[in-house]
Amino acid sequence: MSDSPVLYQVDGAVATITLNRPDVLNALNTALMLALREAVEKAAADAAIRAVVVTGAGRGFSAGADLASSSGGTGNAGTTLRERYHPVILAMRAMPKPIISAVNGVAAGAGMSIAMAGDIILAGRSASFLQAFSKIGLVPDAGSTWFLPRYVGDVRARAMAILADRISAQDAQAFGLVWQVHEDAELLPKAQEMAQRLAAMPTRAYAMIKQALNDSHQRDLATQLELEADLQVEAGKTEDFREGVAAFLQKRPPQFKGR
Ligand code: LHQ
Repeated sequence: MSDSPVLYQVDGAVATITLNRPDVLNALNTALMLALREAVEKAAADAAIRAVVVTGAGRGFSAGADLASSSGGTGNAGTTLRERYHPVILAMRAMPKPIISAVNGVAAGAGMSIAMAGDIILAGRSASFLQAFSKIGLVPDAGSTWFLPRYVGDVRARAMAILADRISAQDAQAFGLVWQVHEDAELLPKAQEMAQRLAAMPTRAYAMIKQALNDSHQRDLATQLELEADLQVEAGKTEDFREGVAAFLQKRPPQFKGR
C-alpha cells in the first residue's frame, strides 16, 4: 500500500479518502492534515464526484493529534488548529455532496471531530469513540464541542468530554451519533454501497440540504423558513427536479445527473 498519509481512490462518482498512517492508528500529523485538506478540496471541486467516503487504514479510524510529533504538542496548538484542522472541518461541512464517515476502529480526539464532520456516520462493530482530550489535560477541539451536543445532546456530550470514556459503536448508535453499525469486514463495502446510491441521487439538492442543516440551530424559525424557501426556488430550477417529477408521473426510476 502507498506510504502517502492520505489515499484518494475514485470508483465511478464516489471518492474514498483513507487516512493512512496505520502504525499509529492514523494519528494526525502535519503531512496527513495537509494531504487530507487537499483530498477534501479535490473531491469538492470535482463535479464528477457526487459522494465521498472518509475512512481509516488498518485497525483505527484516527487516534487524534499525533502526540509524538511537534505539531501534536500544545505549544503552537492554536496555530496548528487554525491552519491545519479548521480548514479541513469547514471544507467537509461545506462539501457540496454527502460525506459518509466509515469509522472502522477507534476515533479519538480530533480524529473523532473529523468523523463527526461527515454527514452520515457508519461504524464497524469494533469501532469506538473517545473524547480523549481531557485525559491529557486538553479541551475538545476541531469542532467536537460543536458537533457533539448537537448529535448526542448536552448531557451525553458533557459526560463524554469530562469522563473521556471509550464509547462502543453500539452505545454510539444508541446515543444517535452513529447511523448504522456493520460487521467490521462489511463496513467499507456497505459505506461504498451507500455512497454509490447517493452518487446517483440529485446532488445539487444534497448540497442545499447540507446548507440548510449546517447552521439551522443558530437560526430562528422565521429565518430558517426563508432559507428553505430560497433553497427550494433553486432546487426547483434543477434538471434533477424536472427529472424527479417526470419519473414519478411516468412511474419509472429517475435518472438524476447531479445538475
Ligand atoms: C499514537 C497516538 C497518538 C501518536 C496511538 N499519537 N501515536 C491537540 C493538539 C494540537 C492540535 C490538534 O488537536 C489536538 C487534539 C487532539 O486530538 S488531542 C487527543 C490526542 N489523542 C489521544 O490522546 C489518544 C491517544 N491514544 C490512545 O489513547 C490510544 O492509543 C487509543 C485509545 C486511541 C487506542 O489504544 P490501543 O488500541 O490500545 O492502541 P495503542 O495505544 O497501543 O496504539 C497503537 C500505536 O499507535 C502505539 O504505537 P506503538 O509504537 O507503541 O505500537 C501508539 O503509541 C500509537 N498512537 N495514538 N495520538
